[in-house]
Amino acid sequence: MNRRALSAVTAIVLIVLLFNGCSLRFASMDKLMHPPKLTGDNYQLQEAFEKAVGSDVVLKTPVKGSYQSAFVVCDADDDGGEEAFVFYVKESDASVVRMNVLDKVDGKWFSVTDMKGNGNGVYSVEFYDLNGDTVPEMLVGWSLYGSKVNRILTIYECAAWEDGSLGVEVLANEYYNEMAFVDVDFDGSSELFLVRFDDSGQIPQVFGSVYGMQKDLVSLIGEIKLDTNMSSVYSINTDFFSGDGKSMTRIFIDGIRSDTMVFTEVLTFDTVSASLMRLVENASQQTFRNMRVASRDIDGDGLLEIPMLSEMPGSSLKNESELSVGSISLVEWKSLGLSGRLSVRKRTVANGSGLYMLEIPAKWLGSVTVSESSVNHDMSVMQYDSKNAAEGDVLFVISAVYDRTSSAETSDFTGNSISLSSESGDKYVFEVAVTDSGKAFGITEEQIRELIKVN
Ligand SMILES: [Ca+2]
Ligand SMILES: [Ca+2]
Ligand SMILES: [Ca+2]
Ligand SMILES: [Ca+2]
Repeated sequence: MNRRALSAVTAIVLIVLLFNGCSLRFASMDKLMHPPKLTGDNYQLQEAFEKAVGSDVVLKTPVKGSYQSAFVVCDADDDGGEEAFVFYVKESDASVVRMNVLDKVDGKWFSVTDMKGNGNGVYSVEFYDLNGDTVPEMLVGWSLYGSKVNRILTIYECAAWEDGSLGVEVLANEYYNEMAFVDVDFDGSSELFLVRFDDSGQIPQVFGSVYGMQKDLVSLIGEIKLDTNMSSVYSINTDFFSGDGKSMTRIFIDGIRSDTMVFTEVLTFDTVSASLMRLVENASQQTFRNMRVASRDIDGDGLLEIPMLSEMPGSSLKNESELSVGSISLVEWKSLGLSGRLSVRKRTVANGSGLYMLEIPAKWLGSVTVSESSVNHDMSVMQYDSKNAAEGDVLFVISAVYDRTSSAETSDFTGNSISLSSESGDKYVFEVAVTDSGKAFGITEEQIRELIKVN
């Protein structure tokens, strides 16, 4: 039989706001609710809001997501004009967050309606078209007093009433901890994926659920029990896997087990049986790591890898007196094959500054080790004699700095700097010093640039 290599023509499905008609220009407005007053359009919005609710209010800012301002401005009914949603509590009753909805008619803001929310804080606000009618639905996550894990997600629809005025309707309320938009049946339109914790019974349970939306109806289309070792969600990422005649959207749920421990459940939606299925059995055992690292596409092939910890032989974390106070973990990034097999794609060591990872090429294993300063997190890569467990010459040193002015001490080396940007656009400058031994080993700055992965 002609065995064909898996061809993974894939694309990571980014969990981002696809609807881009909304604005973030009120990001700094929360702190400005009281004098000095804002000017122009923002001022008029603020005035209309205060006129509607009074001034004895405390604004509530979403803690996460695309809109981290108490004033969310968006064309929520897709009529070409903006609407505004303002989250606040009344000073006399801080236990319930309220949402004031304002519309702009003939260039002037006025309050249309005022609604009670479902919690005492706002966790996130997202706009996303779930039923494919091009009008975004509004999804508000409400934090619940006394529950760190469970929140309530309310799905709202904004539409014009017959008289043309703006109406806001609640379509669904669901308990959840984290959510993601995932096209589980890859028809081009995303479904809603929620992870929910249920501690109402004797044994706490965790569920992964997929909701679809047709017209105004939000319905559960698949649910699976997740590993009960999960105490909250660290992150959710998805990819699209295709190979050997099979295609699937995969959902990687990095779950927190206890303070620092993380493991990854991987799910897919089987379109034939219309049910969620688990791709890694015994995930809390198999993918457990004592480090908060999320699954990510480490090698840029469009497929996610799960990080797992192993030991970096000979590695050390050194204190100010150059004494070893611990070792450094080697992170093995494992891809998940069709059969459920996990295989190493790349190896990295994480820098204690949390800024970056350094890739360890396979051919270095056994002959190179790493030490890091616990003081300034400078990372030294050195030769290593694994037979005698002995450190050799330093090959190169990386010190990360935010800008060129605060360069680290590299006086012993002929240092040079490399500028790299993270996915979120943060700029880092790395001072890189390759020693003569490093040059003899064949190390170049260009190579180091390739090996640094900015977090
Ligand atoms: Ca509108
Ligand atoms: Ca819609
Ligand atoms: Ca879909
Ligand atoms: Ca990958």
